[in-house]
Amino acid sequence: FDDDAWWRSAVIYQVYVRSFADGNGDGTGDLAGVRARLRYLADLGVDALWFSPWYPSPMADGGYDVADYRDIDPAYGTLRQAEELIAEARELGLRTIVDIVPNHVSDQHTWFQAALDAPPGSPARQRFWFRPGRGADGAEPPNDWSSIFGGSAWTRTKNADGTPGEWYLHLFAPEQPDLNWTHPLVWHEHEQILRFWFDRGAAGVRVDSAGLLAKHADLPDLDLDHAPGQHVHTDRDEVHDIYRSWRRLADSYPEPRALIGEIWLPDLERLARYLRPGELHTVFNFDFLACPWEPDRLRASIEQSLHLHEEVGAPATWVLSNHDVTRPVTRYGRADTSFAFETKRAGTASDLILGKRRARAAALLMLALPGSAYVYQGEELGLPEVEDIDPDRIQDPMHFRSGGVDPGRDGSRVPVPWSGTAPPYGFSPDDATGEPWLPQPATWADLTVEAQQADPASTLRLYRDALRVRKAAPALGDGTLTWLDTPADVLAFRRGDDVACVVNLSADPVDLPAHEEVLLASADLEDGRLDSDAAVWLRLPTHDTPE
Ligand code: TEU
Repeated sequence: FDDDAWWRSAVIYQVYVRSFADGNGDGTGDLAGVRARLRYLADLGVDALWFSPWYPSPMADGGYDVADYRDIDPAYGTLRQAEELIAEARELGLRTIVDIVPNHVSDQHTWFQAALDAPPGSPARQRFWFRPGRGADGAEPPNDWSSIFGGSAWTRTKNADGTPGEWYLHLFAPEQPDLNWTHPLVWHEHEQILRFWFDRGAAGVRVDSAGLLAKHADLPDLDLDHAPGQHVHTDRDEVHDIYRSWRRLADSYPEPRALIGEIWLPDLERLARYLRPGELHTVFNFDFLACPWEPDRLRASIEQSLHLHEEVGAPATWVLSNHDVTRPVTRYGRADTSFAFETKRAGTASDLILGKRRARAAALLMLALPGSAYVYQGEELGLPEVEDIDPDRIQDPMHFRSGGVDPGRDGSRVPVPWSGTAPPYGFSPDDATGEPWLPQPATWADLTVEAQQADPASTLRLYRDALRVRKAAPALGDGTLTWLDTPADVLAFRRGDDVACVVNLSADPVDLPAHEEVLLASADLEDGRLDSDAAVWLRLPTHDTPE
């Protein structure tokens, strides 16, 4: 594939800026910290960096509440620094993906502040979803929608004289009012925002909550019997118009820009519709992420994804983790591995040993599949979920909106350990004035980048080797896959003529197919056999006549 289609096979590394590296010693990650670690990222062997929102934000949702889409949060640095970072990364071969949040803005955004100051029915309010309440004195929300973080999706405003006023819609936290995408100014504004970042060298955007933008114009109560594409706020047919227009914009650049959708849809056929020609380039494959560590389920998920993507002509993507879900080492160590999104507490030390074995095998599986893949910062270090954060330190609104029932997502957002044997593990410089914004466990000395770089058996070295082999083997990356005949509970497939990936999900060691070379293994091979919960990449003998 030509360079313009880099996104078809790219490995994209997610930088959660707040927790990646702290350059100025205030305990919060920043752009100076990222810049100082660019060499690490280039050496890791990824192709692109996706930065979670770095814009000015009151941080009611870790930056997914954006106050100004055309600047950088002062805690992270300056716009100038971001421009330099994009350019410098590119010189090291790393493209930049910017996170765009089009469904909602921060309640501190000038548009929403103007809307609050303006009377009901005014143009300033029409860019959002303001409605009078139901019931006596409008004391009930306008409809029965729930916020994804818990509670009602509506919050009541106050009139200028202090009396209760209209309600506004927020599918997430009250600090994240939803935009009205039927409004031409909303549409226009986002095209300008895309241009702003594309003009500064961004190679693409990740589109946050991309399936939620269109709402039923009447804002009726939920109706579970709706026709396809007619849900009141999720995956509505009209939302595709937005991405068709964005695709034209992205394609108008000499080096076309990639559009990556974040869309949580259990129905993969509906998901594939976003990848039709002229729409998004790729979408995150959350079906794979959420798939339990079970051979039949994994194989079915992989097959269905490949099938649907091939039909629509887009590459599949593979993702094991991000800043919203439980870390794989913790998740795969549980007896029931199907709970990707709920942190079940009390993982034991032996759970983590099992989880780590499986997470390593899952990494080799993911990186051998056709298409592009994502690595979330710390995944390459095998960081576990931090399940015992002091409730006083938790910041995730999901925790508070659930009344403290949901532990929230901060356990996957703990600052990265770089070096040394105690917090802040080099996350902040030695003369730091602030503590890391979330506490790091005292037990992470063996998980630092420094420690893992020195250990050939580390998860960091496994990721680095896998990315190097993947780059060197033309058969890996985009293309097709051929399943190999294997014993039950073993997944094995060939890529191209001569590379195979074998994952043993059975309880016993298995023999490997005939091979010329072991390219990489997630665990030591015992007498040439692949242990339970391990994966291997093999170079197969090439035949003159292909099978
Ligand atoms: O997530 C979208 C989304 O639907 C998530 O809330 C998801 O359901 C949940 O996190 C699963 O645990 C995106 C961002 O990735 C997330 O961090 C933001 O909180 C959310 O949008 C709002 O912008």
